[in-house]
Amino acid sequence: MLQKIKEIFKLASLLENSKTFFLTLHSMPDADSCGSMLCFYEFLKRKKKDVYLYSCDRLPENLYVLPYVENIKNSIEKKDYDVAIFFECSTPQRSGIDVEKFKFKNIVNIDHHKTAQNYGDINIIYPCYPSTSEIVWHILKAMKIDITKTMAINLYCGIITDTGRFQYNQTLPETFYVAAELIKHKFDFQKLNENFFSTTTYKNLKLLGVALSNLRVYDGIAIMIIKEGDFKKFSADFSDTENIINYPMMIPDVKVTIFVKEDSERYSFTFRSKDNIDVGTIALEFGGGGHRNASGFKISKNKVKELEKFIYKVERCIRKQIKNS
Ligand SMILES: [Mn+2]
Repeated sequence: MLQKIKEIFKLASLLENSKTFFLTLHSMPDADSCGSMLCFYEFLKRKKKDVYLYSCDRLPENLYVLPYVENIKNSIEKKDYDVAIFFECSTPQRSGIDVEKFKFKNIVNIDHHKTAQNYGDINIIYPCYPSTSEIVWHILKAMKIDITKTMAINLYCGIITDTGRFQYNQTLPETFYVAAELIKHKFDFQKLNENFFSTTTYKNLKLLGVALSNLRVYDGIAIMIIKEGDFKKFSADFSDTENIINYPMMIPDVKVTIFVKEDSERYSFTFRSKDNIDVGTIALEFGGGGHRNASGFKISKNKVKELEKFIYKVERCIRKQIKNS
């Protein structure tokens, strides 16, 4: 945190000397961006500031446990503010707003992504931190702000979700320290963990059943398919398939999972891989994208004559990739 201490002091005086604030986060918001923003919201409200919270997308159901979440708006009222704070937006456009049409006297940019750009008047960007919530904790501490129980809940939710409950390898020794400080506020963290990690829907479980019942594994590659008819049967769509792809990865021998979903127009292919097997480039070859270990692409059904043959083609590319890694 010390490298940015100047930025934090600049931020403290900016917050002190400004009245109106516009806070926003990236499209398809998650608990980290949302928790960070709501924590800031509470602290600014306590300072009697005028704060507008904006999200371009509707929030996923599981974010409704976050304190003050009901204050987030999906529409924009006025367009001039003393300060705009962007949470986890690598560019301002990631928030879904057209910045050109706004009058912001100052822009603050808080993020932990490697892709973050320095577009703010104040940029507090730390790619080494596993969550923005952890950065916000350090900012507030540096500014000697008291953290309330509700602020602690917001930050805790951001930390556990972005670190996968302290499992991902970006988790720092001090992440545990920050979490320990937060849970001193005696909130029900078991309930919050259940909300984010052990809650699902009926449709999701039924689709999981379909996917697992046709799961095949050949020599390190797992394949699962959910057909259009199965989605229809449960009045479900692609958004009901969250987390299903991770199940085959629990098999120690499985190195890559291919998950195929069908709707009336397209096939969606999603990949997961272990270690240094790069499925990002495979997705790219087929016109999609993503990361090294998680990626995907979509293809129009009229470009695929026979699904099984097409899957076999994708599988062959992945086999090559496994050999080379
Ligand atoms: Mn994050």
